[in-house]
Amino acid sequence: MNTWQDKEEFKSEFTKKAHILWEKDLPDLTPNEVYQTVAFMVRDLVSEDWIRTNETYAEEKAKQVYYFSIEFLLGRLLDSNLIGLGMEDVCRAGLKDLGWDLDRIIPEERDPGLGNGGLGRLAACFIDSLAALQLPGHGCSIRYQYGLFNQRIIDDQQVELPDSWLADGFPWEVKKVDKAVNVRFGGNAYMRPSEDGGLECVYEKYSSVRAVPYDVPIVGYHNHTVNTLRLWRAEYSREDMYRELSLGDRHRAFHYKNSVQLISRFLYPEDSTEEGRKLRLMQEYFMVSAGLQSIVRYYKKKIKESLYKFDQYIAIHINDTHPALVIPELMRILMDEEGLSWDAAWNVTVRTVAYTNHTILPEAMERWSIPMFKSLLPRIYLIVEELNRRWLAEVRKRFPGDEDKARDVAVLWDGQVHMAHLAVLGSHSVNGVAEIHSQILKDSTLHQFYTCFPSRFSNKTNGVSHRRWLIQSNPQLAGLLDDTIGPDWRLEAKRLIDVEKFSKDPAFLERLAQVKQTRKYILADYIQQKYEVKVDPASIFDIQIKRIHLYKRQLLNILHVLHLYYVLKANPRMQITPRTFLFGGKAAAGYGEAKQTIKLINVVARLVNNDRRIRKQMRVLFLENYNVSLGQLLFPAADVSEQISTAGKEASGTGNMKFMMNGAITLGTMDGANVEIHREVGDDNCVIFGLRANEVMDYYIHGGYSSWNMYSEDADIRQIMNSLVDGSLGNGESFGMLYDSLLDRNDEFFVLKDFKPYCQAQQEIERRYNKRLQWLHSSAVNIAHSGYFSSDRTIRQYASGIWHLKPVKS
Ligand code: GPV
Repeated sequence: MNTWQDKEEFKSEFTKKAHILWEKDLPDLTPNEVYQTVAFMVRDLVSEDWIRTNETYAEEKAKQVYYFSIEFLLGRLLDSNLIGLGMEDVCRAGLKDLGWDLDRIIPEERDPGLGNGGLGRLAACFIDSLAALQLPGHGCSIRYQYGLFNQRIIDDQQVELPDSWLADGFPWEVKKVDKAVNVRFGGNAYMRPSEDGGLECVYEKYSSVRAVPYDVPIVGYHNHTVNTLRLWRAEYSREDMYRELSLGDRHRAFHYKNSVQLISRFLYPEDSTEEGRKLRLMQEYFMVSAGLQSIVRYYKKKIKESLYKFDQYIAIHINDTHPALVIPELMRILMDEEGLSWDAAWNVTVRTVAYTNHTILPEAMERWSIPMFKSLLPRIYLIVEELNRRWLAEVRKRFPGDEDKARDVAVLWDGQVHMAHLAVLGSHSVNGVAEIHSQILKDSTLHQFYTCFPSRFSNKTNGVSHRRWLIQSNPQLAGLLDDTIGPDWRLEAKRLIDVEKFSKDPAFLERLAQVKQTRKYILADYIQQKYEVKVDPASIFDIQIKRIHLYKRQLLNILHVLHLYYVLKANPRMQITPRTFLFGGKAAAGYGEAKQTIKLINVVARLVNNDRRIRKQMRVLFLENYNVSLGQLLFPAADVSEQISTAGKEASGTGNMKFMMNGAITLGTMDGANVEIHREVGDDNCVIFGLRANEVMDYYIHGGYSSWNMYSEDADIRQIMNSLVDGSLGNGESFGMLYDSLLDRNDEFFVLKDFKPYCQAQQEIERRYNKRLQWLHSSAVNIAHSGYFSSDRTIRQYASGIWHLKPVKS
């Protein structure tokens, strides 16, 4: 069975399943039990296609890609799987007959918290697109027991609570005990002469960790393809445990057990900044080694071709550098276990691996201290040392005396392993995630590598799944689009361009306005229920949701809010178009400035919202625990999309695309994919402000910017800056860390420099919003052009330009 014929069949299957699972009468089921019952039913539906998809790939020996990522930020799966199977309506009708509302059951599912932000959500969109396009591609990651923390706001401040998302079970996973592999850490590795006159590696006194895979089905869209996300969990090996115990050392035995279990316990709460932590390095190698061993095992068992042809059947993609150890690990397997020579193994490795870079922030570039790396991964270190030696010899031969070049391309330098350099050297393809970002990689960050391997570099602008971010999140808009241009856009997002023909049609625009209004009511209801705060659905919904980071400049946004408050206070007769400023996002637990930014937003929110006169014109709210599910409520309700990072800093951004797809107008800098959004819709349909990336770069190189000057020359800036430290925001609150970053540290991200241009851009937004038909036209143009930002387009580019994959019908 892989469909329910009708709601009657659904109801009878449901009754059977619930009885088996809960041994209860239907009326006694809790909503969570109803959720789990339906989830298990959906898994049953999927399993046949899942098996068949795998069989087809093996039989046809189709080339497959494995997308390695330290994060997959999936979001809830029940709704997306029902939509993929085309079973949502049957399920809804069946549940209704039984007395439940599907929309109340769906929120019972916990978000799997297997990611931090954009990088992890991109990986989730990518595997969604792979399955939708019937491309043979799978995800590989870690089954963290605790996801990113749950965020609470207490006394205006972020508090981090553990996210034990697995506590009630995860119905979508299948544990595959028979597919477990061992991963080795520590010990000694050295080379010695082998019998055949060459060298061989001895690796001894290591300790072993058992890696057990948990597979999650990734369901295609109405096409019977079901790919796999394989999540690895670390377990202690009972043998090793008993051996230690039999040696009489209980202490060591328990230490071993605990240290092993730690490997897959926590997702690191980092986003674009890295703390060099040994456990993180263990996680990275654990995922890479387990994933590669299972791929090679599959290759030998099912593909049965020579390992010299590995890259004809297998592509491996690394999502940033966290999985870059696939390069030395594949070398190790090919040489130590399969007997290939160095040169043969290197050829295969480079042709197999491709790398995407997601940041140019220097502090976010992964580097590991050599002593730590060497003691944890002695065999891998020998390989890295050798590939670095060979590479630098080649560079010094090609560019004699150019030590600057050697430094810029070295894998080992200054006592550190430079992961981005390892990734570029060991891949046949390197790409950035938006045009401007890919250009910066070539011009500066990886310039020396670019001169060595120009043909390796390309751009693949990010995209988002229009299935999750439009079909699933905004059924009201999806329905209107069906009525207007027909349903083809569901299968082919480019067809959204047909909306452009209606972008001046008053009847269509009226319905578009109604959809937006409905979504604003839905969000307002949610806010009312959850926070007991009233927001006015007639006001402009202005939203900034993303991780909190100085470079993303939530500060610029909240300082403008504060400024607007002062202006309204000083001009009692002044009228503005009512506005609701919404913020959401998590700050890394150890990132002081980001946490203080959250506090500032909450303090300003109280100041504004408690003022009887001002709050009729503006409201400010920080929504706690921003995650995928909350995003699905926020993007559809937005009028204004805040994309205000310092130009040159945001590699791409993907929230910008989700807003656009839902008809919000971008208020942004010329950064990341905003540049391409601007090109798609033009000046009339987005509002661009602020320094350009080259201007920012010039200031960094030549100086010439003084935030103190901005402060002394502008009374408005002085007023808001002083309020950060003079206690006037209420309760004597002070924000010294933010004040210092803006003045003492000369405002690294040009918040004060861009402040006035941002204020003007905000006025421009208000002007445009008040020309109602024109605003709606802009909204329609944005939707029409959002098809380009579907991850289906992105994945097609990866598939043809990098992986050389073809679709396979299951
Ligand atoms: I590196 N990104 C992220 O979320 N976490 C990381 O560790 C790194 C990058 C983000 C970038 O900041 C975004 O600009 C980008 O849109 C996203 O990755 C996906 O490419």
